[in-house]
Parts: sequence; structure tokens; C-alpha cells
Amino acid sequence: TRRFDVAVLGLGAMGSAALYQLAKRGAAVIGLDRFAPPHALGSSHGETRITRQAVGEGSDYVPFVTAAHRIWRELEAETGETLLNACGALVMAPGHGVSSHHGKPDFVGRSISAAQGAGIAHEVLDGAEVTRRFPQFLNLAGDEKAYYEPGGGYVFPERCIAAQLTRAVALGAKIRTGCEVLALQQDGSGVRIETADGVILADRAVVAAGAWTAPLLGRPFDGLLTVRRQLLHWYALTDEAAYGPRSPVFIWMYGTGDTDYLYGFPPMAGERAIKVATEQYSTATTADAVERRVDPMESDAMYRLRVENRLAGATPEIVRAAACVYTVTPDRGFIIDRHPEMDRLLVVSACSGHGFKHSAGIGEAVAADLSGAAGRPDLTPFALARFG
Ligand code: PYC
Repeated sequence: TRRFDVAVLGLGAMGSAALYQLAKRGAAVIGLDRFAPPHALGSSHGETRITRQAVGEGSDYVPFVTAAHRIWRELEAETGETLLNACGALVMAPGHGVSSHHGKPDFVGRSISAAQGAGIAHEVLDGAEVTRRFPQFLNLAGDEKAYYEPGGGYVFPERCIAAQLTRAVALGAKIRTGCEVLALQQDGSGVRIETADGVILADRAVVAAGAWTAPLLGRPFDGLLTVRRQLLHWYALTDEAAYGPRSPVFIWMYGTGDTDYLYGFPPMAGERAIKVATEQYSTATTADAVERRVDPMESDAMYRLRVENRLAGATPEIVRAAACVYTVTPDRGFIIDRHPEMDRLLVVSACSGHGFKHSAGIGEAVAADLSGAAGRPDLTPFALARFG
């Protein structure tokens, strides 16, 4: 049996990036996925993901997203695909910005501090200035504080995954899709991966299985990770002209509760629909049991509670809806760490709903880490040990 340097399990956001970066470094790599990525069964579908370089979730993340923007631009040049639209990003909250987001209080203030710390071009706007510049956002409370990043925007997750897999294969990586991992063991010299199609041997493995991480690895991940069903909704617009070419992506905290908010994207060229979403942390599911169909009543409720009278021209007509999953850690940060009992496994994709923007940079960091390269990034902020 051929032995690989690294096997990457799961080829979504993090796995496709790791596979590409490992192949780029000349490693003999194989990537496995139980489906055929990019697919709509995990955490990386729905056309768009927000990106912003001043990361309110914590400045430890900034190097990842900075690298990701560079890598996406390189991949665009190599593949001719558009992967990143830097249409601007607006993060806004009332009460002079106090609201929390992704478990972090004063998310607007934290975004501003992260931008100042990393020298990221940005502006701080009040509610009146937001209304003047972006009249598509309706009925502001008046006491908003907003962080505006002109270089933020959105990425196309399915295209990013496809581009990295294509480049990985061109660089010599092997890929097996429709290949479920049944068991994973480590011995003194390597990792043995049992799949429905036979055994794969590798020196090391990257586990980027997202919501399938806990079912695959068991303890301690099954006690730490929760899978949360999240919904994406597209509503018809009466007039997409209200959203011009510099219409930003937005995270709009209109209340002080962690889920009193909506986020969204400007309409795609030629599409008379706006994509919006929110988040929930009250019910848990599993990767296999999650209800992937969205009941129209769920989209109706979203419209009534969050969209109506907030977004110019948005109507209750549902153009599309999709469900995806977050794999959430107790502090809503990431886990990027060795498995505590199998140090040949690097566990990478529990990203708590804010991972995609970092994924290309994390792939690069993972490849540097596994190759022992000098100057590799410090992954200790993402260590499992912080959970005790
Ligand atoms: O990472 O910007 C983000 C985000 C917003 C909502 C979910 N994730």
C-alpha cells in the first residue's frame, strides 16, 4: 500500500485549503471526503461568506484572514475565477456599539481595536453617517456606532473550495470523494485510516471534518463541540438599485442580545434577491440528523422579526433558503491542535460559525506547522487545553 505524507480528512473550507497548501509544499497528500465537495451538506455552502480583516472575535485571528485575502487573490490569478469581492464590510450596533457578537461584548469596539492594532484601513461611523452613505439600511435607532472596512466584503465559498482542490490535484494531490472514514488509528510510525474503500496509510493526518469531527474522533470532542443548525434566506427585492456596487456586507446588531441581529450581503449581479441570516445557539443537532429543508414558516418568521423595515426593497417573497451547520466550541473560538492521544492527528475544523474568511490562511498555517517550517504561526490560542 502506498504511504502518504499527510491524509486530509474532510475537504470543506479548512480541508481543501490544507490539501492545497500541503501539495504546494511538495508533500505527498491524499484528501478524503464522504461527499463530493464543494457540497451543500456541511458549513461551506450558500454562495457567500463575510470577510473582514479586523476580526472582532480576537486579534489572534487577524494573520489568518490577512493571509487568506492574499491567497484568494493568487488563486484568482491562477484560475481566472472571482473568489473575493471587496465591496466593504459594515459592523453596526446601537447604544454606541455595546452589543456582543460571537460571544464577544462590544464587538464594534473590538473590531476597531483590531483594525488599529493591525493597521487595517477603516472608518468609524455614527448612525447618521451610515444612513447618509448607506440608505438601504432603514430605521436606525440613531445612537449607532459602526465599523466600516472598505477592504472587507465576501468570498464565494464553493468556488474557493473548488479552486483549491483543482490546484491541489494539479500539484499532485490525490482525492477520494464518496469515501467515508470508518476508523482512525495511530501507531508508532503513522496513521492508519480505514475507509469503506480500503485502508490508507499516512505519516500524519489533518482532521477537518467539521460537524463530523465528534462522531469520528469521540472523546474529548464529543463533550466539547455542539452542532447548530443555521438558516440562510434569500428574499425578493423590489428594487436592487438600492444596493449599488459599493453596497457592503453587514453585521447589524440592532439589540444587545447576542442573537438580536442579522447579517447579509448585497445582491449578486443580475439577481433581484438579498441574502440574509442570523444565528441561533439554543438548539443542537448532529451532522447526520440535521433538518436540511427550510420550512417557509421559518423564512416568514425571519422576515417579520428581522428583515421587514430594515432593508430597503426587501419583500417577504422567499426566493431561496438553505440550512447549514456550525460546529461550535464552548468559547466560540477555533480548535487547531494535536489530538490529545494521537499526536499525529492535527484537528482543524471546529470554527464556531466564523471560519470561512480564515480558511485559506489556516490551510497555509497547517501546512507550515506540519512541515516544521521556521516562522510558522503560533497556534497556541486555538489549543484544546484551554477547555481544561
Ligand atoms: O464571520 O462575519 C462572520 C459571520 C457573521 C455571521 C456569521 N459569521
